[in-house]
Amino acid sequence: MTTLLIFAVIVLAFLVVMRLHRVSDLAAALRGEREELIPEKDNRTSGRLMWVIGAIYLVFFTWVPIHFKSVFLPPPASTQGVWIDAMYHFNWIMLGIVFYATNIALFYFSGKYFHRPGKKAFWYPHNNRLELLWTAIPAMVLIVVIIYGLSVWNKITAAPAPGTMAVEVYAKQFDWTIRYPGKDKQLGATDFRLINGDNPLGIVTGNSVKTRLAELQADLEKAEADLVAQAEVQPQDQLAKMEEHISHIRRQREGIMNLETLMKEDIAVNGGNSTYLHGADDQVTKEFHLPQNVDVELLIRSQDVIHSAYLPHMRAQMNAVPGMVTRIHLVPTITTDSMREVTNNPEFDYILLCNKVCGISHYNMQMPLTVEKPGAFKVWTILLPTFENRAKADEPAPADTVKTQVAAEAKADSTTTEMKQH
Ligand SMILES: [Cu+2]
Repeated sequence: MTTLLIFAVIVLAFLVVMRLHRVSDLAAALRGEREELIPEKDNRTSGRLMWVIGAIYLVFFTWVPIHFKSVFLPPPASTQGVWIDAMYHFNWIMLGIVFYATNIALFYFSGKYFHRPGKKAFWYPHNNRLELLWTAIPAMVLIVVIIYGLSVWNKITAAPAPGTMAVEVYAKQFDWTIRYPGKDKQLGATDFRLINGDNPLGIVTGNSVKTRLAELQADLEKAEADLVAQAEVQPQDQLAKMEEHISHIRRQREGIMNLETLMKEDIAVNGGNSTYLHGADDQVTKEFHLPQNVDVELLIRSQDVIHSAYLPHMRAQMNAVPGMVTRIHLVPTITTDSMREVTNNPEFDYILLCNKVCGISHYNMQMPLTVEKPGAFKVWTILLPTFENRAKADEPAPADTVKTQVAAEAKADSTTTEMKQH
């Protein structure tokens, strides 16, 4: 209510000023003064006001980033983020120089050269050298900015070294699923036709193909039984629909049988290297962890529409496009715990956000990310159930089995590291 009153007062005050101005114009006309004859004093005041407004304007734009520094992102938490920030600051410095130089000149000269009787503006229509200068300098600055940007982009999108850890980031409306490659360190093949409640990413393994075929077989039998049972009762168009449904299931089943053949052929040709043999130990999870100071490649996929995987603290973002795999590779450098100290916020968590308006719950498509020491990360991944054992993992594992498993894995790991070091 108060706001409304204040607003009304401002509007009324504005109208009053307009009216007064009009009255003074009319009075001047009655006195026989010509409208364009503005006294020098008024022009001088306008000129000085130009300086005052210019100063307020520049002070305001300097104050804003200083005042709101606390809501800016904390320091970059990945190697790639450091490159991005350096480029970003370089761009801001360039912009700042141009902004202050042009605005100071604009307000200073507007205030200085107010109209005085008997003074005429200097007619200066053309100067080739000057035009060349103000075309060439911005062009050169832009070339520098673009080349700098491209070189950073090339560094960020360069293929990672062979053997880099791959982690899948899978988007769908409206959540994220993460897949780790498991013991064999390779992500297995996927196929959208295998997606069901039990296999959200459509991982292809002998078992998942079998399960899906059995499911479709059951669907087919049920649909066929329905058709027979309802043949006498339903009208012709309903029966046609049921028949169409049956042939749809048949086509689906055929597709998966083709996939099975393809898988068998690939295994026969490539043996143990076949991508169809790497899915069983993959670990699908709704939690996102990454190890500190380890190069990771994120393989990004989408099930439905275009999403965008955005890790603001890592300064990393990449579209998730249905039908293709996009990639980001980065080295997280600051653990979640250290970042909590840096930001002085014990609640701090890195976050994976969707940065493409992808539908009604887009705002809520997010997932926390934990960056931890490689040892802790290793223990965490060992405890994740594998794709093949996910059903068993629903039952709580006896505590000592888990402990022995972790110990065995950790031991195996330290032996391999030792071997590498020798
Ligand atoms: Cu999304």
